[in-house]
Amino acid sequence: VIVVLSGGVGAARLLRALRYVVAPSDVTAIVNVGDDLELHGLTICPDLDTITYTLAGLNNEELGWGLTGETWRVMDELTALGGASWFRLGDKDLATHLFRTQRLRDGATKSAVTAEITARLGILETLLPVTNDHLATRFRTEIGELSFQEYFVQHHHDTVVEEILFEGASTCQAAPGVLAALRSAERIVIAPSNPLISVAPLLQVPGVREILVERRAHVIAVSPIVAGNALKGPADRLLRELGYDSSALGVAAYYANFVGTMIIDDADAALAPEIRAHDMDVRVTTTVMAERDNASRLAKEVVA
Ligand code: FO1
Repeated sequence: VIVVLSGGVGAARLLRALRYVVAPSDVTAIVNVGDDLELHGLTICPDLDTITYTLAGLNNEELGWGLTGETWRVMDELTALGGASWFRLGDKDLATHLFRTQRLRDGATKSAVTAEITARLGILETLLPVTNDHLATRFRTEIGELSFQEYFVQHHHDTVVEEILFEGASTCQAAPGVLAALRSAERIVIAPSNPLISVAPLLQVPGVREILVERRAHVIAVSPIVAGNALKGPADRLLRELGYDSSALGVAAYYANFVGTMIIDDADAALAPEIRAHDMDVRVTTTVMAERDNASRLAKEVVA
């Protein structure tokens, strides 16, 4: 069984690529919930939904989030009423948030609701939110403290970050199945997600980092930085702002205590010797999954 520590888009693409090489029922994704938010009385889980929609073949490839064939009539009415419209919820996407919110109100856990939604959409991979407790990524910035989505969407991740905070980290518990999956996995994969804001919240959950450290030889990470740049989002900028090298080497240094193997892009092949100096194995391949051939080649490297 393969466990994938997952953020949003990069993880969703890797999980989809893994279908070329392993049975989906042998794959478990442990998913970040630090981006989750409450808005209009609804509980919204962007990373869980991005992965769910991608694996169901329903994701909006243009936007990178939300559903394909989306319409925005509710948002238009909400905007006319003067409601919060900076975080856009499509008409179809809203059904997911309505369903989840009602089920949570009925007393179901986030894990249970996730299992219900993925089963309904015919997804055979197991998706586990890392915790069912409150865990929220927040930012101390030059303009004050911001929630994840205020920083990411409202401010277009274009304000200087001084510190990243994980509210609830000390009191949350891993969701059912999370620690057991990490203990028993043949391979633990860290998806090409933002190390500081997508992977770091997972590591905050008591038990997760400890198991990774113990099982370092089985942990493989795909660099989300290629030739110094993030494929998507602010990973490169955040690494620099928080004092890390914005490169596959910087990611390797950040992961060195709990990752035994790094997969880096062909463009970064020259960094391999310095990464090996962190006592890591290095595999070099095309990590950009835009084309089918590249995605399946990367998936093969991940499970090799
Ligand atoms: N990203 C945006 O840039 N603008 C939005 O209005 C927006 C809405 C949204 C609604 C549901 C959802 O699941 C994701 C949404 N995202 C939006 C993406 C999201 O903010 C981030 O990309 C992730 O949280 C980072 O992984």
